[in-house]
Amino acid sequence: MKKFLASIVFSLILFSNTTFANPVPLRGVIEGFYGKEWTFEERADLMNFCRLHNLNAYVYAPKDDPYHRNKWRKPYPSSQIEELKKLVEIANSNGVRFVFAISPGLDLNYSGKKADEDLKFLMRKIDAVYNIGVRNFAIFFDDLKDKNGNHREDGKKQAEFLNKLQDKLAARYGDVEPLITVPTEYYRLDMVNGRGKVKNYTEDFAANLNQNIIVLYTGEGVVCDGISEEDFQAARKIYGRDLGIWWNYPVNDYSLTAGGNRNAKLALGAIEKLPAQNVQAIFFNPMSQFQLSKIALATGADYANAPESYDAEISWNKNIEAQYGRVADAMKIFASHSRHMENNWAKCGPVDAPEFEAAAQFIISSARTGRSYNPAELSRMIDEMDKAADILLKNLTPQYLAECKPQLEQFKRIAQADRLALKSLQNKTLDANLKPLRKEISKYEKSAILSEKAALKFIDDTINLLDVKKKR
Ligand code: LOG
Repeated sequence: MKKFLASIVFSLILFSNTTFANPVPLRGVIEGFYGKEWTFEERADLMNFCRLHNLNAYVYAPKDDPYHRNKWRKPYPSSQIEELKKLVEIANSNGVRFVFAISPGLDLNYSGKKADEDLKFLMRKIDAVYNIGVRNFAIFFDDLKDKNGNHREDGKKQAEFLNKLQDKLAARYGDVEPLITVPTEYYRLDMVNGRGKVKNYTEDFAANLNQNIIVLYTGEGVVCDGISEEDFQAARKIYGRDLGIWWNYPVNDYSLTAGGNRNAKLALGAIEKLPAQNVQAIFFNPMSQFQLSKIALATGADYANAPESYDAEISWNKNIEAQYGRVADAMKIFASHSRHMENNWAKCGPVDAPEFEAAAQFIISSARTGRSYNPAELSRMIDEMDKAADILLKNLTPQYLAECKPQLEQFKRIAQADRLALKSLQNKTLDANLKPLRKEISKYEKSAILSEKAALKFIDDTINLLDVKKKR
């Protein structure tokens, strides 16, 4: 008996060791999206959020800050330096490393006199932020391809440039952390050619880069459906070193319809499908919609703090409850219809409203084949959607509402159209109001997209099935 108890205690200890898995050493948020930057207040709020969720780094890399990319040589105007200084102080007091990033790749010179000058420009820029307390720096070389998807970067020259900068920083300052970088070929499928051979650029970059410099990559693609342990292993093998991840969720800067804005779909799902081991750093690239990014970011923090025991679903529910209090149930319903990001080159995030999709598909196929079905479950879900939209429109604070009003209103329209669709199926005739409402929904898709394969699809499937005019 004693032995038996001892073995139980022993396995409990073992088990608890695996549940308290090692956190990813460097974990946080990278403000690295295109489009409207976060405000000072939002960034300050993020530092507090990071402390609460045990995230220890924030990377400042907004693509549309001209001084970060297009005009990287230019020093910040003093008013902006003042603001950055305050932010760095807030970051420090929250235990968050402020990583200052520059993306000089658009026109950086790598050789000759011009290269020396450029290194000076870069040092001048870095000195200015060092003087306001920054000790972590990043140099990014992403998105340097032309229209045809080609780039002219030389991996060896880039690596040597970074090594030189790293040495210079170490010589000038004793207390600067190793550089962080993103190569020009920053997703795995871009690092190899059609036959799986590592391309020259990546081979040269990896072979020449100082081992201390942290390399981030985005997975198999730019925005991809997770990174499996094997995918990760394959990328690490190419680089012959540990790697960090620049994770493109919940970023939605690519979510645009023709003529629309770039943030039409909100990514409100959990972080999922990331490797449990050997991740050197993880940075989540968020949405321009700051408050609404916090659902995914909080789940990302749970992942980064215990990758081996992370459960996306549990984390998602827990964090929505913590963030939304008495409107959490309504938020869960809305968010479940707005999690999956997909277009012809991107795919990431949990499937939208899988229960709705399954119930709707069953009803559509039943109606098509003349089988009987029970509409109660779908009908209940539609009512819930409608109610959730009302609750959120009424109760969210102005700050939150400003980030999702078009999507909530669209959600309500979709719920109403779903109801008309279900009614049409039961009556076996298209309700006269359904097509006009679908047109209305299309009109708003420039600024609000959600549930494309679930609640929205149910409307279209119904119209396709019952529209007699279309069939003729
Ligand atoms: C950019 C990033 C952008 C993201 C999603 C990286 C390394 N760079 O395609 O700034 O927010 O995709 O659109 C990117 O991901 N390039």
